[in-house]
Amino acid sequence: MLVDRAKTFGDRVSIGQGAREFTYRDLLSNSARIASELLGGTIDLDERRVALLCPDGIEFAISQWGIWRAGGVCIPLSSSATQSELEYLLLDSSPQYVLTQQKYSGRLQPICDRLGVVLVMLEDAVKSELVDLPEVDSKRNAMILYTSGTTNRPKGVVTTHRNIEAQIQSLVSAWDWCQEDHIPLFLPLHHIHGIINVLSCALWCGARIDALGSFELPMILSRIADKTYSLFMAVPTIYVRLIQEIEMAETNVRTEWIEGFSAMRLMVSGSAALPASVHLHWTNLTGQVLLERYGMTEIGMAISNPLAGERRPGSVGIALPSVDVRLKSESGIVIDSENVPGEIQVRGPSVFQEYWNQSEATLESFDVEWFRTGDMAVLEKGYYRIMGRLSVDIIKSGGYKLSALEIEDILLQHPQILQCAVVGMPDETWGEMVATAVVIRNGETMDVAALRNWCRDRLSPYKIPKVVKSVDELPRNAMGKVLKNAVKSLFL
Ligand code: MLC
Ligand code: AMP
Repeated sequence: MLVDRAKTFGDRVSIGQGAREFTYRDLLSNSARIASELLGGTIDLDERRVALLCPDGIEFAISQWGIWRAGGVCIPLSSSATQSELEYLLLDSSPQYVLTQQKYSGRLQPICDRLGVVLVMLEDAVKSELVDLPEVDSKRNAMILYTSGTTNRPKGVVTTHRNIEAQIQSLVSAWDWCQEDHIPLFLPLHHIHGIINVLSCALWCGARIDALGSFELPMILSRIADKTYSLFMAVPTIYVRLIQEIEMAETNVRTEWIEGFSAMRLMVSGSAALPASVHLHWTNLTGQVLLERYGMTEIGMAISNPLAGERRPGSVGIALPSVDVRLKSESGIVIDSENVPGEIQVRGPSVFQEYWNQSEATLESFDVEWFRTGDMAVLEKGYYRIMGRLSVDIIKSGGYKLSALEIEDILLQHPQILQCAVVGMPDETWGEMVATAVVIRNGETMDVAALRNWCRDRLSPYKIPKVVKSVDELPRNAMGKVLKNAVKSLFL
């Protein structure tokens, strides 16, 4: 387990955050106190759920480990979620506790009062008296991560400690993680990209993380110029932003940044398609050949370009260690030849257990023991290339997975909106951009800025439609994909 391994790393720095440096010993002692507080006199939380809302860095790491060491299941929440989104997540996951910092208590207290959930302050928990902690079997549940999909509300993806370990080990082995690695963390810690690929892989190896809180270009670039880091993991949107920033910079600054990037031993892109043009642009600019990989909340990382060997632009590579991957055609045939597209299906120890409280959705998402990803791919000269998704209702914007249905559901609550259809429009920076066509009630007009403002209380910022088009009517007599494609054409 992560915790047992940390005992061997003692005084090595685990996380640097601003002026603070936290050793592995600090991580262990703080998480033990948090676990002691959560136990509250009991001997084991026995998989009771603890939701977690705190800054993405040291606070998150000690809290997550504290929950795990008390025998609980951690449910990371997003600080950019709206009140109604938070309430939904807490209602759906029905935790015993919400662990948070004082600064979030004003937001959480009313919801917790309504739902009868106990709010625990991290500031108090880290001062708790130490008690004996339970032995936690790796088969037990560890985490529930909420992810959007083909249902309108997000579903909770349940993983065990063993699943998480398998996800970590596969990447540690494929990408040669080691103690000397040093990585910046700027991705949000309510998704696996940040939690598993960056935070947990680093902590597994005794490596060092710089928790930067969020993606702030100037700060990141100044660290890069210092040649601080050996590894870098980001979503394609971030590489697009970096290219723009580097190209706009003056020559001397630009050279420093480029030298910093080219000094790294590995730079990875994932969570959304990295256009081949961006891949090549990055190589031309920095000399670094990005490694693109493919993954999903339900399965961890599944497919990756190799550390040594060809990293092919536009392709995601081959199955990762201990992950079985196959393609299945729409007519249900397992594809055993190249150049024939099919749905990616995945099997192995990294695959999640179930969607929380959704046995039917869980059942539907498996083809016997194979998880159906809903992503289409084709095998070409030994490498998988992602072709798109089976569902038009799933949008990937800046690496965030969004449900068109969830956004439509909210928009339809607007008093002026009679009908709407939300689609993902291709976009160079965001990959896809949320766009909506709306039919407005008779005789009324719609102010787009006012609509986006209205959305702010109801949807996380990245779910708010960036483009709104008012139409007299939506295409009729068409279902699902056909209808959505017709709507997309309205924006072209
Ligand atoms: C921010 N905005 C977004 C957005 N993020 N809009 C669409 N999609 C997004 N992802 C909005 C802001 O609200 C703001 O709106 C405007 O865009 C500009 O904001 P910003 O402050 O400049 O953006 P920033 O905060 O810098 O965020 C960009 C980003 C962030 C790329 C750093 O989106 C991000 O961290 N993405 C990573 C998400 C992630 O970790 N996904 C992994 C999922 S796991 P306005 O209206 O106020 O101007 C997974 C599995 C796997 O996918 O394989 O890894
Ligand atoms: P999430 O549910 O947020 O974990 O997002 C997982 C989804 O992100 C996958 O099902 C894919 O659609 C997409 N994805 C992840 N990595 C890649 C990639 N390298 N190329 C294309 N799509 C990707």
